[in-house]
Amino acid sequence: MSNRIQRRLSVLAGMTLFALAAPALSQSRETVPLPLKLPRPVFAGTPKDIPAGTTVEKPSGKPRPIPQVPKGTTNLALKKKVKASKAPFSGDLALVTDGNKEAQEGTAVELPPRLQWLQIDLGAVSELHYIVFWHFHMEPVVYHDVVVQVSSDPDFIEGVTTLFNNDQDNSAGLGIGKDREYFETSEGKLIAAKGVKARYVRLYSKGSTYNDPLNRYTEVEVYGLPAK
Ligand SMILES: [Ca+2]
Ligand SMILES: [Ca+2]
Repeated sequence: MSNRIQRRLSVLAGMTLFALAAPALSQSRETVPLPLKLPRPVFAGTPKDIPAGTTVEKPSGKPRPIPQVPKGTTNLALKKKVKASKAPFSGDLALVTDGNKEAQEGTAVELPPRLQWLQIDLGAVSELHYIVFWHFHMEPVVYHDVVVQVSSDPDFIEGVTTLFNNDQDNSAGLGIGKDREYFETSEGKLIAAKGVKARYVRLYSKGSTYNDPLNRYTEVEVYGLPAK
């Protein structure tokens, strides 16, 4: 074998080694349980009757398992700026990221009826792992057309990733959702973001089974790694 060929082969071998080592390095990232603190439950259990006209999943009746996340994962949404499709009907948008997720009078912002969204600016493109949100957990109500999207475009035109969509009849016009509806509880709704990189998180809803058509939010938490 000529020296030239030998050199080529050793370069190729080196590249193969590097390609094999790269995924192993990311897999060996240290993980910890998601540092999520749940609010106090104000009702016990969930209703036996599934509300008519919903796609609600039967609750498991057991506490939700706590997922593992990379070490350093934190709630990037805390105290971050929130904007919405319409001015609130009552309350302030700052309630969404103020850290208070208790089901008490005055802890939820109320957006007007029909399809509305709110959007959190994390301040920088970050690696996201889980999003947890509580619309309103005073009662086991069911919110409709819940869609969660992330993007690095504040207008959500370019590079939009949909992480959750339970609008199965596409009445919101964001695409046919494959996810199910669910009862609001103190656990909130937890959805996986699978390491997607984004700066903005947008949540849609279109009223609920509660006795008025408003869109409520008590808190939204976005767990990820702070941008370096
Ligand atoms: Ca809050
Ligand atoms: Ca729908």
